[in-house]
Amino acid sequence: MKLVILGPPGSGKGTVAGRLAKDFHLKHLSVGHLLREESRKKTKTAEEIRKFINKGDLVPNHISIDLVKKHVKRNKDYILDGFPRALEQAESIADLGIDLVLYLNLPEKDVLERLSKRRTDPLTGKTYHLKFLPPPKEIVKRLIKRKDDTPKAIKERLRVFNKETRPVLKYFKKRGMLKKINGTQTPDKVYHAVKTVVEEL
Ligand code: G5P
Ligand code: MG
Repeated sequence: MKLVILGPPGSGKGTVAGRLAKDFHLKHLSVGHLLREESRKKTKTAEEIRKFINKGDLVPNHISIDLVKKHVKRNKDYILDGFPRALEQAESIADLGIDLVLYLNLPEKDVLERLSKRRTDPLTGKTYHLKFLPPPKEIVKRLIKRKDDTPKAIKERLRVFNKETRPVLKYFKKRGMLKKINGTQTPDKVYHAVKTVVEEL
């Protein structure tokens, strides 16, 4: 099974993809996560990636496309989280045989609350929300915020989503591959809705 999950910043892509990966034995390929890992290396490309991510802009297509190509080759069943986000990226994976594109819909007014209260555990990589998905008390002190979760970068990420990624949603809708999910509910309810769709598949 080959899935794609898209949605605005903070819509729950990573949260849903993590659970799907576990339940359906898929490799979770979060392109944001892979790029953040690349950006920690001591190379010129890493420096370039950091610059784009911290501003909230898309990393140049040739970098994300090459990275995705490398990872999809190594896996048969996967969920691509946050890719493709631009039409050129969508065209680059036209021959992969994607089964379904999940679109988590979340209104802009909810995005800031989702991201300003998001915390990540650097030890396990798990993501929490101080209100919607509270972390266990004993680990609260070690949790960190993402560098691009500043109001300025969030605004830019939203702008980029509307300009670059909405046309990708249209592209998949036209091909009958898009399934829209209401992302405003509790994490369990959203996951239940997604799981039902994937089970039907
Ligand atoms: P990322 O890392 O892909 P974004 O902005 O697309 O970044 P982000 O921030 O990772 O998306 P998400 O994964 O959609 O958000 O959401 P999440 O982390 O699971 O959940 C957000 C919060 O809400 C958490 O606190 C969570 O606990 C809570 N939550 C989750 N689900 C629910 C729910 O159902 N209900 C409720 N109530 N709460 C919930 O990309 C980062 C950067 O990398 C580069 C770009 O620079 C990008 O800005 N990049 C690319 N560049 C070029 N091309 C690509 N394809 C690129 N992909 C990434
Ligand atoms: Mg994510």
